[in-house]
Amino acid sequence: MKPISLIQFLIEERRAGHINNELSLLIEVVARACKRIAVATNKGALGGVLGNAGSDNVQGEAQKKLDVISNEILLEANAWGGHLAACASEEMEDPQPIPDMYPKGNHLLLFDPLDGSSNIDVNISVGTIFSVLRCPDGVAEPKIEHFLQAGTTQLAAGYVVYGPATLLVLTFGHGVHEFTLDREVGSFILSRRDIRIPEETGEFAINMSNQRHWEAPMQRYIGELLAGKDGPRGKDYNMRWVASMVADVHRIVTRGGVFFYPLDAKIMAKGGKLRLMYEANPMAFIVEQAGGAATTGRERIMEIQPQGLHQRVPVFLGSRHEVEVATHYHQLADGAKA
Ligand code: FDP
Repeated sequence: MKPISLIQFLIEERRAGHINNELSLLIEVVARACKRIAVATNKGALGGVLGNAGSDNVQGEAQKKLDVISNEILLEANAWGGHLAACASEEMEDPQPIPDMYPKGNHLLLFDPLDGSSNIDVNISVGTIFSVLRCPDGVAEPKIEHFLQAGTTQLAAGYVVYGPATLLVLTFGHGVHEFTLDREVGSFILSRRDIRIPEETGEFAINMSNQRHWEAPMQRYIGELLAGKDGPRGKDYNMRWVASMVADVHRIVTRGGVFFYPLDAKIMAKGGKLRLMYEANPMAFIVEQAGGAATTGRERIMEIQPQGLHQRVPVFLGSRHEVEVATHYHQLADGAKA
């Protein structure tokens, strides 16, 4: 079969009425920016891009040089295209307006420019996550409040993994598709169409070092997985934890599995570890579109009404059956408390 490039795929999606020209251009620009980030990450030490930038982001986390570089690449690429009303990023407290010299469009773009960046210095996969929303009608200068839309309103979501291969995984709400970067040609080529996540799995991902801080239902659920064949679940489970959310989610999108970043006593006051608007929502959209499930352990992630641009939430996502069991245990525990 003749290979299909991302550009051809976007034309097909326009013809099918799934996206308009502006959204198609937006995705082309994001993909082009991610190719530049891939080049920077691939150079590693030779590009002088490893190590800390010497600054903190809005959440008080040390920024890596590549966090800053990736953020700038995405901002610069998206400013002039005419498809955006504003951008928001993990690395910036407030949304970035489109400079007056460029035309504006009707979309809002949110991104985590380099997820898993604590892995960058040790040459483990990292990634970019993005989410696209519609700018509310009549809003010329979008503010934070205009970004605070539930995940169910997302028009598009995707991530790029910078690993042994650079991959783009994308949804417009009509299935999930994967593109592999052909480095020689410089194009993303469709490598999997209509990805499905198996409903059942024997593989889970969680940072086990937080175990003693988890809530009781999480202790119960993981305790049962660890008990394996001898426990109530009656089968052995295997654990995988990359600690780059993009890489962990990509494994699930490829062969199934379940990922948890639950609440624990250390992060209770913050509401969770991962960010709703540019991590949890886009990943939830992708996982649901592939037939999986995504909750906070209590509610569907995409139905949360956001309260802040950098809001954090617990994340349970992946193979439907396991997400349902873990969520059920939390709901049972909450019911017993009430
Ligand atoms: P990072 O801080 O390195 O960017 O989104 C944040 C994230 O990585 C996820 O990619 C990853 O799953 C998680 O944090 C790992 O955090 P801990 O090591 O604190 O568990």
